[in-house]
Amino acid sequence: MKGLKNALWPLSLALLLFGSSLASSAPTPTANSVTGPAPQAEFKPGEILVKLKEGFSALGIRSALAGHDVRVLGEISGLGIIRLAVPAGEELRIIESLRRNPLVDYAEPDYIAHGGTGVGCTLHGSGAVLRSSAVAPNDRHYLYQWNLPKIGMPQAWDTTTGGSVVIAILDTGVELEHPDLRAKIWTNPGENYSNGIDDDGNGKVDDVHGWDFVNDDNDPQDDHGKGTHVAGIAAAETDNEEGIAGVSWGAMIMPVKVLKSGGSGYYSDIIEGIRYAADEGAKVINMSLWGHDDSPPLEEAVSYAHAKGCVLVAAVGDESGAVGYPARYPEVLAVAATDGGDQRWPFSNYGPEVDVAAPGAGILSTLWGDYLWWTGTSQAAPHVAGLAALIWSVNPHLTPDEVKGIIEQTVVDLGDPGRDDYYGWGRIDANAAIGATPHYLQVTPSELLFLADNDGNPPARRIVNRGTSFPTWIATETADWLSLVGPVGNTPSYVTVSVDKGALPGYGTYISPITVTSTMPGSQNSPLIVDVIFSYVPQLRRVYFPQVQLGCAR
Ligand SMILES: [Ca+2]
Ligand SMILES: [Ca+2]
Ligand SMILES: [Ca+2]
Ligand SMILES: [Ca+2]
Repeated sequence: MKGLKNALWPLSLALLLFGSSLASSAPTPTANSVTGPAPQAEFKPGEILVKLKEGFSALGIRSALAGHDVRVLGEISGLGIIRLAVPAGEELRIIESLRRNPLVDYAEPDYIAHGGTGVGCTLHGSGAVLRSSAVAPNDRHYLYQWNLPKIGMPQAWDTTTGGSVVIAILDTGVELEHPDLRAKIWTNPGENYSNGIDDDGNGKVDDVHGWDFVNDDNDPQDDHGKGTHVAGIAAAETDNEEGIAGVSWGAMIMPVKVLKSGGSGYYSDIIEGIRYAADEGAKVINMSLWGHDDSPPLEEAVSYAHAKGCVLVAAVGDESGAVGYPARYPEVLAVAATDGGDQRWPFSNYGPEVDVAAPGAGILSTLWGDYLWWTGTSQAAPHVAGLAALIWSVNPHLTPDEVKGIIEQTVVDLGDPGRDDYYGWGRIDANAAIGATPHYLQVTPSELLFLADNDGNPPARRIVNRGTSFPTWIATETADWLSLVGPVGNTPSYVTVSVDKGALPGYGTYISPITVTSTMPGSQNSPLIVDVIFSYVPQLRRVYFPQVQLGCAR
Protein backbone atom coordinates (compact mmCIF):
# COMPACT_ATOMS: atom_id res chain seq x y z
CA MET A 1 0.00 0.00 0.00
CA LYS A 2 3.04 2.22 0.19
CA GLY A 3 2.40 3.68 -3.21
CA LEU A 4 -1.11 4.79 -2.36
CA LYS A 5 -2.19 8.05 -0.83
CA ASN A 6 -3.84 6.96 2.37
CA ALA A 7 -6.10 9.97 2.55
CA LEU A 8 -7.55 9.34 -0.86
CA TRP A 9 -7.65 5.68 -1.47
CA PRO A 10 -10.65 4.66 0.69
CA LEU A 11 -12.65 7.04 -1.44
CA SER A 12 -11.25 5.50 -4.56
CA LEU A 13 -12.14 2.07 -3.26
CA ALA A 14 -15.64 3.27 -2.45
CA LEU A 15 -15.99 4.48 -6.00
CA LEU A 16 -14.79 1.15 -7.25
CA LEU A 17 -17.30 -0.65 -5.11
CA PHE A 18 -20.25 1.51 -6.02
CA GLY A 19 -19.28 2.74 -9.45
CA SER A 20 -22.02 2.40 -12.03
CA SER A 21 -19.93 -0.16 -13.82
CA LEU A 22 -19.95 -2.46 -10.78
CA ALA A 23 -21.36 -5.02 -13.09
CA SER A 24 -24.27 -7.05 -11.93
CA SER A 25 -23.44 -9.24 -14.87
CA ALA A 26 -20.31 -10.55 -13.18
CA PRO A 27 -20.62 -14.04 -11.77
CA THR A 28 -21.82 -14.22 -8.18
CA PRO A 29 -19.91 -16.69 -6.06
CA THR A 30 -22.16 -19.31 -4.61
CA ALA A 31 -22.07 -20.81 -1.17
CA ASN A 32 -20.37 -23.95 -2.40
CA SER A 33 -17.53 -21.87 -3.78
CA VAL A 34 -16.21 -21.47 -0.23
CA THR A 35 -13.11 -23.57 -0.02
CA GLY A 36 -10.18 -24.06 2.30
CA PRO A 37 -10.23 -24.04 6.07
CA ALA A 38 -13.22 -22.06 7.28
CA PRO A 39 -12.47 -19.48 9.96
CA GLN A 40 -13.77 -20.10 13.45
CA ALA A 41 -17.26 -18.82 14.12
CA GLU A 42 -16.36 -16.01 16.55
CA PHE A 43 -16.54 -12.80 14.60
CA LYS A 44 -18.50 -9.60 14.18
CA PRO A 45 -21.59 -10.04 12.03
CA GLY A 46 -21.83 -7.80 8.99
CA GLU A 47 -18.25 -6.61 8.86
CA ILE A 48 -14.94 -7.81 7.43
CA LEU A 49 -11.38 -6.50 7.19
CA VAL A 50 -9.64 -6.27 3.83
CA LYS A 51 -6.26 -5.14 2.64
CA LEU A 52 -5.28 -4.77 -0.99
CA LYS A 53 -1.85 -5.46 -2.35
CA GLU A 54 0.22 -2.65 -3.67
CA GLY A 55 -0.71 -1.86 -7.23
CA PHE A 56 -4.26 -3.19 -7.11
CA SER A 57 -6.36 -2.50 -10.14
CA ALA A 58 -9.94 -1.42 -10.39
CA LEU A 59 -10.72 -4.35 -12.60
CA GLY A 60 -9.50 -6.85 -10.07
CA ILE A 61 -11.50 -5.39 -7.23
CA ARG A 62 -14.62 -5.12 -9.33
CA SER A 63 -14.45 -8.72 -10.32
CA ALA A 64 -13.78 -9.74 -6.76
CA LEU A 65 -16.67 -7.85 -5.30
CA ALA A 66 -19.15 -7.84 -8.12
CA GLY A 67 -22.53 -9.01 -7.01
CA HIS A 68 -21.73 -8.55 -3.34
CA ASP A 69 -23.61 -6.01 -1.31
CA VAL A 70 -20.65 -4.29 0.39
CA ARG A 71 -19.93 -0.83 1.68
CA VAL A 72 -16.72 0.82 2.89
CA LEU A 73 -16.99 1.77 6.55
CA GLY A 74 -13.56 3.27 6.83
CA GLU A 75 -9.86 2.73 6.80
CA ILE A 76 -7.56 2.10 9.74
CA SER A 77 -5.16 4.87 8.88
CA GLY A 78 -1.50 4.06 8.81
CA LEU A 79 -2.13 0.38 8.26
CA GLY A 80 -4.17 0.49 5.05
CA ILE A 81 -6.77 -1.90 6.42
CA ILE A 82 -10.32 -1.32 5.15
CA ARG A 83 -13.42 -2.12 7.17
CA LEU A 84 -16.15 -3.34 4.84
CA ALA A 85 -19.82 -3.70 5.73
CA VAL A 86 -21.28 -6.89 4.29
CA PRO A 87 -24.66 -8.58 4.75
CA ALA A 88 -24.79 -10.59 7.95
CA GLY A 89 -24.28 -14.25 7.13
CA GLU A 90 -22.35 -13.45 3.96
CA GLU A 91 -19.05 -12.67 5.68
CA LEU A 92 -17.23 -15.92 4.98
CA ARG A 93 -18.50 -16.22 1.44
CA ILE A 94 -17.33 -12.74 0.53
CA ILE A 95 -14.03 -13.30 2.31
CA GLU A 96 -13.37 -16.49 0.34
CA SER A 97 -14.21 -14.70 -2.84
CA LEU A 98 -11.83 -11.87 -2.03
CA ARG A 99 -9.06 -14.22 -0.99
CA ARG A 100 -9.03 -15.78 -4.44
CA ASN A 101 -8.28 -12.42 -5.96
CA PRO A 102 -4.51 -12.06 -6.44
CA LEU A 103 -4.74 -8.35 -5.74
CA VAL A 104 -6.19 -8.85 -2.29
CA ASP A 105 -3.47 -9.11 0.35
CA TYR A 106 -5.92 -10.54 2.85
CA ALA A 107 -9.61 -10.62 3.73
CA GLU A 108 -10.51 -11.56 7.29
CA PRO A 109 -13.47 -11.76 9.62
CA ASP A 110 -13.50 -9.21 12.42
CA TYR A 111 -12.84 -11.73 15.19
CA ILE A 112 -13.84 -11.42 18.82
CA ALA A 113 -11.35 -11.15 21.69
CA HIS A 114 -12.11 -11.87 25.34
CA GLY A 115 -10.82 -10.39 28.53
CA GLY A 116 -11.65 -12.70 31.44
CA THR A 117 -14.60 -12.61 33.79
CA GLY A 118 -14.07 -13.67 37.37
CA VAL A 119 -14.27 -10.80 39.84
CA GLY A 120 -13.14 -11.76 43.32
CA CYS A 121 -14.28 -10.26 46.58
CA THR A 122 -14.39 -6.76 47.98
CA LEU A 123 -11.70 -5.64 50.35
CA HIS A 124 -12.83 -5.00 53.91
CA GLY A 125 -9.54 -4.76 55.71
CA SER A 126 -7.98 -2.70 58.45
CA GLY A 127 -5.57 -1.15 56.01
CA ALA A 128 -2.50 -1.73 58.15
CA VAL A 129 0.71 -0.57 56.55
CA LEU A 130 3.51 -2.98 55.73
CA ARG A 131 7.06 -1.74 56.12
CA SER A 132 10.27 -3.37 55.05
CA SER A 133 13.92 -2.45 54.78
CA ALA A 134 13.54 -1.71 51.08
CA VAL A 135 11.29 1.02 49.72
CA ALA A 136 7.79 0.46 51.12
CA PRO A 137 5.01 2.72 49.93
CA ASN A 138 2.51 4.10 52.45
CA ASP A 139 -0.62 3.04 50.53
CA ARG A 140 -3.26 1.77 52.98
CA HIS A 141 -3.85 -1.59 51.29
CA TYR A 142 -0.24 -2.36 50.39
CA LEU A 143 -0.37 -5.01 53.11
CA TYR A 144 -2.63 -7.11 50.91
CA GLN A 145 -0.50 -6.84 47.78
CA TRP A 146 1.41 -10.10 48.14
CA ASN A 147 2.07 -9.94 44.43
CA LEU A 148 4.48 -7.01 44.71
CA PRO A 149 7.02 -8.39 47.23
CA LYS A 150 6.69 -11.73 45.40
CA ILE A 151 8.27 -10.23 42.29
CA GLY A 152 10.86 -8.14 44.17
CA MET A 153 9.20 -4.77 43.77
CA PRO A 154 10.40 -3.14 47.02
CA GLN A 155 14.02 -3.85 46.12
CA ALA A 156 13.49 -2.71 42.52
CA TRP A 157 11.97 0.54 43.80
CA ASP A 158 15.28 1.29 45.56
CA THR A 159 16.69 1.81 42.08
CA THR A 160 13.67 3.35 40.36
CA THR A 161 10.05 3.99 41.09
CA GLY A 162 9.60 4.90 37.45
CA GLY A 163 9.74 7.95 35.25
CA SER A 164 6.74 9.16 33.30
CA VAL A 165 6.71 6.40 30.67
CA VAL A 166 3.26 6.07 29.05
CA ILE A 167 1.49 2.71 29.33
CA ALA A 168 -1.53 2.28 27.05
CA ILE A 169 -4.22 0.11 28.63
CA LEU A 170 -6.17 -1.50 25.78
CA ASP A 171 -9.17 -2.79 27.65
CA THR A 172 -12.72 -1.94 28.74
CA GLY A 173 -11.66 1.64 29.51
CA VAL A 174 -10.35 3.18 32.73
CA GLU A 175 -12.30 4.74 35.60
CA LEU A 176 -10.93 8.24 35.08
CA GLU A 177 -11.97 9.62 38.49
CA HIS A 178 -10.87 6.68 40.62
CA PRO A 179 -9.04 8.21 43.62
CA ASP A 180 -5.97 6.03 43.00
CA LEU A 181 -5.89 6.59 39.25
CA ARG A 182 -7.08 10.10 38.42
CA ALA A 183 -3.64 11.65 38.93
CA LYS A 184 -2.10 9.02 36.65
CA ILE A 185 -4.23 9.46 33.53
CA TRP A 186 -2.29 10.47 30.44
CA THR A 187 -3.11 13.82 28.89
CA ASN A 188 -2.66 14.27 25.17
CA PRO A 189 -0.25 17.22 24.91
CA GLY A 190 -1.53 18.13 21.45
CA GLU A 191 -5.22 18.29 22.30
CA ASN A 192 -7.09 21.24 23.79
CA TYR A 193 -9.89 20.10 26.03
CA SER A 194 -13.51 20.22 24.87
CA ASN A 195 -13.16 22.84 22.19
CA GLY A 196 -14.78 20.54 19.64
CA ILE A 197 -11.68 20.75 17.48
CA ASP A 198 -9.21 18.02 16.56
CA ASP A 199 -6.28 20.19 17.62
CA ASP A 200 -3.56 17.64 16.90
CA GLY A 201 -5.12 16.51 13.63
CA ASN A 202 -5.08 12.82 14.47
CA GLY A 203 -8.68 12.31 13.35
CA LYS A 204 -9.99 12.19 16.93
CA VAL A 205 -11.77 15.27 18.27
CA ASP A 206 -10.82 16.17 21.88
CA ASP A 207 -9.00 12.91 22.59
CA VAL A 208 -7.59 14.54 25.71
CA HIS A 209 -7.36 11.38 27.81
CA GLY A 210 -7.36 8.59 25.23
CA TRP A 211 -10.10 7.22 23.01
CA ASP A 212 -13.08 4.88 23.08
CA PHE A 213 -12.91 2.77 19.91
CA VAL A 214 -16.04 0.80 20.86
CA ASN A 215 -18.34 3.80 20.87
CA ASP A 216 -16.08 6.01 18.73
CA ASP A 217 -15.94 8.89 21.16
CA ASN A 218 -13.43 10.73 23.35
CA ASP A 219 -14.63 9.28 26.67
CA PRO A 220 -12.68 6.07 27.45
CA GLN A 221 -14.54 5.70 30.75
CA ASP A 222 -14.71 2.09 31.95
CA ASP A 223 -18.24 0.64 31.66
CA HIS A 224 -17.16 -2.81 32.83
CA GLY A 225 -14.39 -2.63 35.42
CA LYS A 226 -11.57 -4.84 34.20
CA GLY A 227 -9.59 -2.09 32.46
CA THR A 228 -9.58 -0.10 35.69
CA HIS A 229 -8.32 -3.12 37.63
CA VAL A 230 -5.58 -3.75 35.07
CA ALA A 231 -4.52 -0.08 35.03
CA GLY A 232 -4.15 -0.02 38.81
CA ILE A 233 -1.83 -3.01 38.85
CA ALA A 234 0.54 -1.40 36.37
CA ALA A 235 0.49 2.17 37.61
CA ALA A 236 -1.89 3.15 40.43
CA GLU A 237 -0.88 6.32 42.22
CA THR A 238 1.59 5.12 44.85
CA ASP A 239 2.84 6.37 48.20
CA ASN A 240 -0.26 8.60 48.43
CA GLU A 241 -1.66 6.97 51.61
CA GLU A 242 -4.60 5.74 49.52
CA GLY A 243 -5.56 2.35 48.15
CA ILE A 244 -2.83 0.31 46.55
CA ALA A 245 0.67 0.59 45.09
CA GLY A 246 1.30 0.21 41.37
CA VAL A 247 4.33 -1.51 39.83
CA SER A 248 5.46 1.78 38.28
CA TRP A 249 4.80 4.84 40.46
CA GLY A 250 5.74 7.25 37.73
CA ALA A 251 4.15 5.73 34.61
CA MET A 252 1.15 7.44 33.04
CA ILE A 253 -1.94 5.50 31.94
CA MET A 254 -3.31 6.03 28.43
CA PRO A 255 -6.89 4.68 28.46
CA VAL A 256 -7.77 3.04 25.13
CA LYS A 257 -11.18 1.41 25.22
CA VAL A 258 -11.35 -1.54 22.82
CA LEU A 259 -13.53 -3.98 24.80
CA LYS A 260 -17.28 -3.56 25.22
CA SER A 261 -19.23 -3.29 28.48
CA GLY A 262 -19.61 -7.08 28.40
CA GLY A 263 -15.82 -7.50 28.48
CA SER A 264 -15.24 -8.76 24.94
CA GLY A 265 -14.43 -6.81 21.81
CA TYR A 266 -13.65 -6.93 18.11
CA TYR A 267 -10.22 -7.25 16.56
CA SER A 268 -10.93 -4.14 14.45
CA ASP A 269 -11.16 -1.98 17.58
CA ILE A 270 -8.03 -3.59 19.04
CA ILE A 271 -6.16 -2.97 15.79
CA GLU A 272 -7.20 0.68 15.83
CA GLY A 273 -6.32 0.92 19.51
CA ILE A 274 -2.82 -0.46 18.96
CA ARG A 275 -2.20 1.99 16.15
CA TYR A 276 -3.52 4.89 18.23
CA ALA A 277 -1.39 4.01 21.26
CA ALA A 278 1.77 3.69 19.16
CA ASP A 279 1.14 6.95 17.32
CA GLU A 280 0.32 8.91 20.47
CA GLY A 281 3.54 8.04 22.26
CA ALA A 282 2.77 5.03 24.44
CA LYS A 283 5.99 3.10 25.08
CA VAL A 284 4.19 0.10 26.57
CA ILE A 285 0.91 -1.41 25.31
CA ASN A 286 -0.89 -3.73 27.72
CA MET A 287 -3.50 -6.05 26.23
CA SER A 288 -5.26 -8.11 28.88
CA LEU A 289 -7.34 -9.75 26.16
CA TRP A 290 -7.12 -12.66 23.79
CA GLY A 291 -8.80 -14.11 20.73
CA HIS A 292 -8.71 -17.63 19.33
CA ASP A 293 -8.08 -16.63 15.76
CA ASP A 294 -4.92 -15.70 13.92
CA SER A 295 -5.48 -12.49 12.01
CA PRO A 296 -3.06 -10.85 9.57
CA PRO A 297 -4.43 -7.35 10.27
CA LEU A 298 -3.96 -7.84 14.01
CA GLU A 299 -0.43 -9.11 13.43
CA GLU A 300 0.26 -6.11 11.22
CA ALA A 301 -0.89 -3.72 13.94
CA VAL A 302 1.42 -5.48 16.41
CA SER A 303 4.36 -5.18 14.00
CA TYR A 304 3.54 -1.51 13.42
CA ALA A 305 3.65 -0.69 17.13
CA HIS A 306 6.78 -2.79 17.66
CA ALA A 307 8.52 -0.96 14.82
CA LYS A 308 7.49 2.34 16.42
CA GLY A 309 9.35 1.34 19.58
CA CYS A 310 6.60 -0.07 21.78
CA VAL A 311 6.85 -3.03 24.13
CA LEU A 312 3.64 -5.04 23.68
CA VAL A 313 2.38 -7.20 26.54
CA ALA A 314 -0.61 -9.56 26.36
CA ALA A 315 -2.40 -12.07 28.53
CA VAL A 316 -2.17 -15.65 27.26
CA GLY A 317 -5.86 -16.26 28.14
CA ASP A 318 -7.92 -17.95 30.86
CA GLU A 319 -9.14 -21.21 29.31
CA SER A 320 -6.49 -23.74 30.18
CA GLY A 321 -6.05 -24.03 26.42
CA ALA A 322 -3.82 -22.73 23.68
CA VAL A 323 -2.20 -19.30 23.97
CA GLY A 324 -4.45 -16.65 22.41
CA TYR A 325 -3.83 -13.80 20.01
CA PRO A 326 -2.14 -11.33 20.08
CA ALA A 327 -0.03 -12.99 22.83
CA ARG A 328 1.01 -15.62 20.31
CA TYR A 329 2.80 -13.19 18.00
CA PRO A 330 6.57 -13.21 18.53
CA GLU A 331 6.89 -9.45 19.21
CA VAL A 332 4.42 -9.67 22.10
CA LEU A 333 5.37 -10.62 25.65
CA ALA A 334 2.91 -13.44 26.37
CA VAL A 335 2.14 -13.57 30.10
CA ALA A 336 0.79 -16.56 32.03
CA ALA A 337 -0.61 -16.34 35.58
CA THR A 338 0.77 -17.74 38.84
CA ASP A 339 -0.50 -17.74 42.43
CA GLY A 340 1.03 -16.82 45.78
CA GLY A 341 2.83 -20.18 45.96
CA ASP A 342 4.42 -19.67 42.53
CA GLN A 343 2.16 -22.37 41.11
CA ARG A 344 0.52 -22.01 37.73
CA TRP A 345 -3.02 -20.62 38.02
CA PRO A 346 -4.91 -23.64 36.66
CA PHE A 347 -6.88 -21.81 33.95
CA SER A 348 -3.84 -20.03 32.53
CA ASN A 349 -3.38 -20.93 28.87
CA TYR A 350 -0.15 -22.66 27.91
CA GLY A 351 2.06 -23.55 25.01
CA PRO A 352 5.41 -22.78 23.40
CA GLU A 353 4.41 -19.12 22.94
CA VAL A 354 4.31 -18.36 26.69
CA ASP A 355 7.16 -15.94 27.43
CA VAL A 356 6.91 -15.31 31.17
CA ALA A 357 4.60 -15.78 34.14
CA ALA A 358 3.48 -13.18 36.67
CA PRO A 359 1.12 -13.11 39.67
CA GLY A 360 -2.51 -13.31 38.56
CA ALA A 361 -4.48 -15.20 41.21
CA GLY A 362 -6.10 -12.98 43.81
CA ILE A 363 -4.70 -9.59 42.87
CA LEU A 364 -5.95 -6.52 44.69
CA SER A 365 -6.43 -3.46 42.52
CA THR A 366 -8.65 -0.51 41.67
CA LEU A 367 -12.28 -1.27 40.80
CA TRP A 368 -15.60 0.55 40.92
CA GLY A 369 -14.30 3.43 43.01
CA ASP A 370 -12.90 0.92 45.50
CA TYR A 371 -10.38 -1.93 45.69
CA LEU A 372 -11.18 -5.55 44.87
CA TRP A 373 -9.43 -8.81 44.19
CA TRP A 374 -9.60 -10.27 40.72
CA THR A 375 -7.97 -13.33 39.16
CA GLY A 376 -6.71 -14.14 35.70
CA THR A 377 -3.99 -13.74 33.13
CA SER A 378 -5.48 -10.25 32.65
CA GLN A 379 -4.07 -9.44 36.07
CA ALA A 380 -0.69 -11.02 35.30
CA ALA A 381 0.03 -9.00 32.15
CA PRO A 382 0.04 -5.49 33.73
CA HIS A 383 2.78 -6.56 36.18
CA VAL A 384 4.97 -7.06 33.12
CA ALA A 385 3.78 -3.82 31.50
CA GLY A 386 4.68 -1.90 34.66
CA LEU A 387 8.07 -3.59 34.81
CA ALA A 388 8.80 -2.65 31.18
CA ALA A 389 8.06 0.97 32.09
CA LEU A 390 10.49 0.75 35.04
CA ILE A 391 13.24 -0.71 32.85
CA TRP A 392 12.79 2.15 30.41
CA SER A 393 13.08 4.62 33.27
CA VAL A 394 16.51 3.22 34.09
CA ASN A 395 17.54 3.24 30.45
CA PRO A 396 15.31 5.00 27.89
CA HIS A 397 17.70 4.07 25.08
CA LEU A 398 16.89 0.36 25.08
CA THR A 399 14.99 -1.14 22.15
CA PRO A 400 11.69 -2.97 22.77
CA ASP A 401 13.43 -6.29 22.15
CA GLU A 402 16.14 -5.42 24.67
CA VAL A 403 13.48 -4.64 27.28
CA LYS A 404 11.69 -7.90 26.46
CA GLY A 405 14.98 -9.77 26.67
CA ILE A 406 15.86 -8.33 30.09
CA ILE A 407 12.45 -9.35 31.46
CA GLU A 408 12.77 -12.87 30.04
CA GLN A 409 16.36 -13.42 31.13
CA THR A 410 15.97 -12.37 34.76
CA VAL A 411 13.04 -14.60 35.76
CA VAL A 412 12.77 -17.14 38.55
CA ASP A 413 12.61 -20.48 36.74
CA LEU A 414 9.52 -22.49 37.69
CA GLY A 415 8.17 -25.89 36.64
CA ASP A 416 10.44 -27.94 34.41
CA PRO A 417 13.99 -26.59 34.30
CA GLY A 418 14.44 -23.90 31.68
CA ARG A 419 11.76 -22.62 29.35
CA ASP A 420 8.51 -24.59 29.54
CA ASP A 421 4.98 -24.30 28.21
CA TYR A 422 3.34 -23.27 31.49
CA TYR A 423 5.66 -20.58 32.84
CA GLY A 424 7.62 -19.66 29.72
CA TRP A 425 11.09 -18.59 30.88
CA GLY A 426 9.74 -18.29 34.42
CA ARG A 427 8.07 -15.88 36.85
CA ILE A 428 9.23 -12.30 36.51
CA ASP A 429 11.66 -10.86 39.06
CA ALA A 430 11.58 -7.06 38.97
CA ASN A 431 14.61 -6.66 41.22
CA ALA A 432 16.74 -8.89 39.01
CA ALA A 433 15.41 -7.21 35.87
CA ILE A 434 16.21 -3.72 37.10
CA GLY A 435 19.61 -4.93 38.30
CA ALA A 436 20.36 -6.29 34.82
CA THR A 437 19.36 -3.07 33.08
CA PRO A 438 22.39 -0.94 32.18
CA HIS A 439 21.83 2.40 33.89
CA TYR A 440 21.79 5.31 31.48
CA LEU A 441 22.64 8.31 33.62
CA GLN A 442 20.53 11.37 32.83
CA VAL A 443 20.31 14.48 34.98
CA THR A 444 18.97 17.98 34.37
CA PRO A 445 19.93 20.72 33.98
CA SER A 446 23.38 20.43 32.41
CA GLU A 447 24.42 23.83 33.82
CA LEU A 448 23.51 25.82 36.94
CA LEU A 449 23.67 29.61 36.98
CA PHE A 450 23.84 31.59 40.23
CA LEU A 451 23.92 35.36 40.66
CA ALA A 452 24.49 37.27 43.90
CA ASP A 453 25.45 40.69 45.23
CA ASN A 454 26.15 42.03 48.74
CA ASP A 455 22.61 41.28 49.87
CA GLY A 456 23.03 37.56 50.43
CA ASN A 457 23.54 34.16 48.87
CA PRO A 458 21.25 33.10 46.02
CA PRO A 459 18.65 30.39 46.64
CA ALA A 460 19.73 26.77 46.33
CA ARG A 461 18.97 24.88 43.14
CA ARG A 462 18.61 21.22 42.22
CA ILE A 463 20.14 18.70 39.87
CA VAL A 464 17.35 16.19 39.15
CA ASN A 465 17.47 12.58 37.97
CA ARG A 466 13.99 11.79 36.64
CA GLY A 467 14.65 8.14 35.83
CA THR A 468 16.09 6.62 38.98
CA SER A 469 16.17 6.93 42.76
CA PHE A 470 18.99 8.15 44.98
CA PRO A 471 21.01 4.91 45.42
CA THR A 472 21.87 4.93 41.72
CA TRP A 473 24.10 8.02 41.58
CA ILE A 474 26.36 10.38 43.48
CA ALA A 475 27.45 13.96 42.91
CA THR A 476 30.78 15.49 43.98
CA GLU A 477 32.28 19.01 43.88
CA THR A 478 35.77 20.42 44.42
CA ALA A 479 35.16 24.14 45.11
CA ASP A 480 35.01 25.63 48.62
CA TRP A 481 32.11 27.88 47.63
CA LEU A 482 29.94 24.95 46.49
CA SER A 483 28.04 22.57 48.73
CA LEU A 484 25.82 19.62 47.89
CA VAL A 485 23.13 17.78 49.80
CA GLY A 486 21.96 14.46 48.45
CA PRO A 487 21.09 12.78 46.27
CA VAL A 488 17.84 12.10 48.11
CA GLY A 489 14.34 10.89 47.28
CA ASN A 490 12.53 8.31 45.24
CA THR A 491 12.38 8.83 41.50
CA PRO A 492 12.89 11.61 40.66
CA SER A 493 15.86 11.95 42.97
CA TYR A 494 17.83 15.17 43.31
CA VAL A 495 20.89 16.94 44.69
CA THR A 496 20.49 20.35 46.29
CA VAL A 497 23.28 22.75 45.26
CA SER A 498 24.13 25.86 47.30
CA VAL A 499 26.84 28.49 46.79
CA ASP A 500 28.52 30.58 49.47
CA LYS A 501 30.02 33.88 48.34
CA GLY A 502 31.81 34.14 51.70
CA ALA A 503 34.22 31.46 50.51
CA LEU A 504 35.27 33.59 47.52
CA PRO A 505 38.19 36.09 47.45
CA GLY A 506 36.06 38.83 45.86
CA TYR A 507 33.73 39.87 43.07
CA GLY A 508 33.90 37.99 39.78
CA THR A 509 32.54 35.04 37.85
CA TYR A 510 33.52 31.62 39.08
CA ILE A 511 33.04 28.32 37.32
CA SER A 512 33.36 24.90 38.88
CA PRO A 513 32.11 21.48 37.80
CA ILE A 514 29.95 19.07 39.71
CA THR A 515 30.71 15.50 38.72
CA VAL A 516 27.70 13.19 38.60
CA THR A 517 28.49 9.48 38.58
CA SER A 518 26.33 6.39 38.35
CA THR A 519 26.88 3.89 41.15
CA MET A 520 25.34 1.02 39.20
CA PRO A 521 27.45 -1.62 37.44
CA GLY A 522 27.58 -1.43 33.66
CA SER A 523 26.31 2.14 33.58
CA GLN A 524 26.22 4.25 30.45
CA ASN A 525 26.66 8.01 29.98
CA SER A 526 28.58 8.28 33.25
CA PRO A 527 30.23 10.38 34.62
CA LEU A 528 28.47 13.62 33.66
CA ILE A 529 29.69 17.14 34.32
CA VAL A 530 27.25 19.82 35.45
CA ASP A 531 28.95 23.22 35.33
CA VAL A 532 28.13 25.70 38.06
CA ILE A 533 28.61 29.34 37.04
CA PHE A 534 28.46 31.86 39.86
CA SER A 535 28.59 35.61 39.22
CA TYR A 536 29.28 37.66 42.35
CA VAL A 537 28.74 41.37 41.69
CA PRO A 538 28.70 44.46 43.98
CA GLN A 539 25.17 45.51 43.18
CA LEU A 540 22.48 43.76 41.16
CA ARG A 541 20.38 46.20 39.19
CA ARG A 542 16.88 45.71 40.45
CA VAL A 543 14.03 46.41 38.09
CA TYR A 544 10.55 46.82 39.44
CA PHE A 545 7.64 46.19 37.15
CA PRO A 546 4.49 48.14 37.97
CA GLN A 547 1.45 45.94 38.21
CA VAL A 548 -0.29 46.06 34.87
CA GLN A 549 -3.95 45.40 34.38
CA LEU A 550 -4.13 42.78 31.66
CA GLY A 551 -7.16 42.84 29.47
CA CYS A 552 -8.32 42.08 26.00
CA ALA A 553 -9.32 44.93 23.77
CA ARG A 554 -11.75 43.62 21.23
CA1 LIG B 1 -7.14 14.77 18.31
CA1 LIG C 1 -9.68 19.71 21.04
CA1 LIG D 1 -2.21 4.35 46.10
CA1 LIG E 1 10.76 -23.67 33.75
